[in-house]
Amino acid sequence: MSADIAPLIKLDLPSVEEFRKRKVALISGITGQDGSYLTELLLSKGYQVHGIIRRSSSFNTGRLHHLYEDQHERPNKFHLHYGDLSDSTNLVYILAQVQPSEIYNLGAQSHVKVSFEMAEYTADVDGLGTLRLLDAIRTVGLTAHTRFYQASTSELYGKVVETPQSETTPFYPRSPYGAAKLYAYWITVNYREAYGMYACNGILFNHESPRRGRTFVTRKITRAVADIKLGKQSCLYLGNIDARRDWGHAKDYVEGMWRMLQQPEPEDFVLATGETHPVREFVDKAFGVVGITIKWRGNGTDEEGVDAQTGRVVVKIDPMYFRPAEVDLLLGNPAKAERLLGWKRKVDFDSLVKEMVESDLKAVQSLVEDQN
Ligand code: NDP
Ligand code: GDR
Repeated sequence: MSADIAPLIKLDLPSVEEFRKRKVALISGITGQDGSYLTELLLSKGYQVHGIIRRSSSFNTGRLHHLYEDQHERPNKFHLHYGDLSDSTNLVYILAQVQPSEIYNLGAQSHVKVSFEMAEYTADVDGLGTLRLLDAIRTVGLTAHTRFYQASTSELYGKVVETPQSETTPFYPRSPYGAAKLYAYWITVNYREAYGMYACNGILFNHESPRRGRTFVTRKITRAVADIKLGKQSCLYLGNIDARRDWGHAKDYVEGMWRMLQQPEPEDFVLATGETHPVREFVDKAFGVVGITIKWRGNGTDEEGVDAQTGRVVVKIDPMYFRPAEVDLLLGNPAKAERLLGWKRKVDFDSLVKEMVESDLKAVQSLVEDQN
């Protein structure tokens, strides 16, 4: 291992091998889509899971509710700590207390469009937040003991340089979010090289699920399809429907994150499906699940999607959702992860769309019933 500073806080630690056997994970961003699936996975593997949650005036642990209820079955296995990636002292304190054998840094302002409006905040949390967590590991002397996963992203590729995009494709971010994540990517590589930390970047392409936040395009679409089908909404407004994404299921991707931290040596990996689809196709398939066929007419901002049976316009373009700079095409090559991690996505595109629409139909249906 490379030379490092003496830790500021001296913990009484067992050997690295003994330390890892404890299976204690710390997740930043545990309340998010991926955090909730990863928690389920790690608990099923016998980990003690600790999560960092932000203080919020409204309820922000909805995705973890079922795990809290299970607490009685698994005492002392699941703990939440108040914290924030903008607060170094707090991170040091949590690390000293928890002494995790694995850290998954999933916390982020993760919305690309919002990052254009909150560029400095996004840089602070997504970029410097990663540095703060890495430095907290050093501060408490866990450099050799704790393995670190960084939630890197296909947004690093941004402008198309080559396809499919792999671990060797040059980066060209197209948003403040992408630029902040670029810093986080490199600081993770740097701490691995400088201090011999076991630190990995998972360069993950878009992954979705019924737990996806409702302002991301897939979930926005599936919720609107359910609302339109059940008469709660008349039209879905979207931005660039020609953008293409490589969409997988979040459940498959958290499995890949865990595998990255179980290797003999730390490396960076792409997780992707190897397929790309335009937003427009997601719309077609999602409406298809509820028996509505979409016919497209018009061009550019005047384009609209019509219900072929009723002639009703159910999709319109609103330039409000366009981005100052767009990522037009993402298509990942997961060959390295397949080869070295034995990872492969299980859920295909059609099944993903179907699962999300059916889940939203159920949710809207139960709202309708509550109102009646
Ligand atoms: P979400 O937006 O669903 O979750 C983000 C999480 O980060 C939430 O728990 C949120 O807390 C937390 N968070 C936000 N700001 C802070 C902060 N200042 N300090 C601590 N925590 C904070 O994202 P996903 O689960 O979809 O993604 C997980 C990670 O993976 C993110 O880093 C994202 O950028 C990255 N990623 C995601 C991909 C995807 O397709 N989903 C693809 C590639 C990378 P709260 O609930 O309180 O808002
Ligand atoms: P993305 O996801 O930017 O790829 O980032 P998002 O679902 O927001 O956008 C995907 C594409 O759809 C287009 N689009 C719209 N997007 C949104 N949100 N709302 C709309 O109404 C709309 N209409 C069209 C977008 O322009 C874009 O091209 C996600 C996040 O999870 C990041 O955190 C993660 O790093 C990347 O995926 C990989």
